[in-house]
Amino acid sequence: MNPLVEAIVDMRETDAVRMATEMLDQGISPLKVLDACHEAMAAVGQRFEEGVYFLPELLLAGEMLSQISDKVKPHLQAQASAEKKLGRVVIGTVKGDIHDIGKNIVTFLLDANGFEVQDLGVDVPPQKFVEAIRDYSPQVVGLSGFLTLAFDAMKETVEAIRAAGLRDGVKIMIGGGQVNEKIQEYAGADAYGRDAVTGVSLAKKWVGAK
Ligand code: B12
Repeated sequence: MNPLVEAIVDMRETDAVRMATEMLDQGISPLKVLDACHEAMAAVGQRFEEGVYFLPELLLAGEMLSQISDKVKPHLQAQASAEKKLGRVVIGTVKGDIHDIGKNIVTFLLDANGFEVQDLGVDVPPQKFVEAIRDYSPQVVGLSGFLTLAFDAMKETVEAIRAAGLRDGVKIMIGGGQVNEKIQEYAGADAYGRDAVTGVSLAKKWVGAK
């Protein structure tokens, strides 16, 4: 196992943050660091499911990820171009779900790639997405969710956007832990992104950027 993955999974907070910082300082791609985090979080989630870890471990894992994300962020921004914005994205974690680490990474990466991103936060009701679309006229909407109950909230959100007559004006991408193509179909979204890099590629494609 990659030492960073091992440190996160073993709940060695100081080691994990130090290792991530060292990797970034050595010029290792910030995306590689995020990949290791993804692998570690999957293992932590697995242990939680097996009853080996409990809520305090999930909280600590979340805390480690937030700290590592904060270290990764300036490295992603360093890659950003100073050109004019490619387009606008409204993003949020859907109603009932408060997981935001994955969404925050997508937000950083969109921002770093030249998008203007309006992040609505967590536990966002469908109507708030509708209002944000009216206020910011984004080309792209991103829905994040890590709980199974988020699938219905995603569907409700897409329906609310449709009911408000705004569906044809936006492309909707969804993502988060257990989301996949089936959920995309269920929710009526345009695409599913397995990670932040895919989210950026989708958004670029939709605004006609390379
Ligand atoms: C950390 C964590 C928490 C932290 C969250 C902290 C935070 N600020 O986000 C805390 C402790 C608060 C938490 C709480 C809970 N959690 Co939790 N949590 C996790 C854990 C371990 C990691 C999630 C995470 O942050 N991963 C790291 C990121 C980086 O993940 P990632 O997938 O790589 O992210 C990428 C993609 O998903 C994608 N992406 C994400 N969003 C989007 C959006 C778009 C548009 C696109 C294109 C892409 C995209 O891009 C990201 C970056 O590349 C997961 C386990 C897991 N395997 O996911 C459980 C997990 C999600 N939690 C779970 C549960 C059950 C809970 C609780 C209900 C526990 C409880 N009993 O209270 C509560 C829920 C509270 C609520 N209402 O939301 C379950 C969900 C099970 C289910 N079937 O619904 C999981 C799967 C654990 C498990 N195996 O049982 N949790």
